[in-house]
Amino acid sequence: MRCRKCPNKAVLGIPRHHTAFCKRCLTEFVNDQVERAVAEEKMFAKTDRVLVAVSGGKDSLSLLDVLHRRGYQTAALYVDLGIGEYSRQSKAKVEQFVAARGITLHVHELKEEEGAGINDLADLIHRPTCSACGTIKRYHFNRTAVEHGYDVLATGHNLDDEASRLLGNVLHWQTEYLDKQGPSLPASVEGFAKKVKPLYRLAEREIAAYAVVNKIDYIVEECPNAKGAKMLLYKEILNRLEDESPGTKQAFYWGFLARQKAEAQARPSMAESDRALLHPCAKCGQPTTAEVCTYCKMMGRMMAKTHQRA
Ligand code: Q46
Ligand code: ZN
Repeated sequence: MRCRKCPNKAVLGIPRHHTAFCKRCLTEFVNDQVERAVAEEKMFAKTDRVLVAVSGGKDSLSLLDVLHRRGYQTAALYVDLGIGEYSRQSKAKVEQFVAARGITLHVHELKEEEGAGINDLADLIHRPTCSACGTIKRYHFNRTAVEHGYDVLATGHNLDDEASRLLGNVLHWQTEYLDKQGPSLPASVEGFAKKVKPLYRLAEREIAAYAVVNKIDYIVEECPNAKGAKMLLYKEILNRLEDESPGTKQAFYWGFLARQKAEAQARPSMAESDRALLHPCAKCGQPTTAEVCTYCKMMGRMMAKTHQRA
């Protein structure tokens, strides 16, 4: 198979674009798609300070790699969930990556700050691990971005992540989540960082190929808690559809975004009504719609349990 842009040997076929690329042209393609995402969704400019949340996996490290090489002002945030060998290895990958490039790294240690790793913490408060994890990560992503004065927080979510999340939300008619599924969420109120997903135009396998071609040393294993997760099932199903008719994922997610944009123009934005409901959490001061934010409620429950046990 030949590259469609130059005479070199192709390393990856991209059926949804009826094309195939060699190493160099694939790298160019990934860069172009990131730049298009950043420009079309008005994510950030070269003068903005961008905090990239990294897990040590291919997506977040590739995103940091692309943005750093293109001259964006980047720093990284790693939340250490305290999941044994998996966390130890992923943290080491992140540390190597940023050290080689001179990128600032913020680390948040759950075991130190929250007093337990994510598995023990979720057990203690009787919440599904991934749901507790999501709350904690979102909280610290936002908090670190705001406290250190970053203009925007970027995550490595790709087209597969967003399409499978959309499928999950639609299957359960969780319409309240749909408004938050765009690739660029503005900083709606003071204390809320702007959040962006510059990889939303790229499929997981395209980013994996980028990481391999550009010799990014990432952790290949998934988080052990991801086993059996519904999201993985949705991804598998979408991959089967994609095999049969290339472009399905893109049409599903991008089609949703186009409709959402058209609708937003026709009605007062959700951000407006959100803004009216948000105020500072009574405990930590971060924006919330309740009196105390979900994170602080979780921590409160955890403290109570620890006292009971002592
Ligand atoms: S890190 Fe956290 Fe994921 Fe691991 S515990 Fe679940 S949510 S699977 S993205
Ligand atoms: Zn709070």
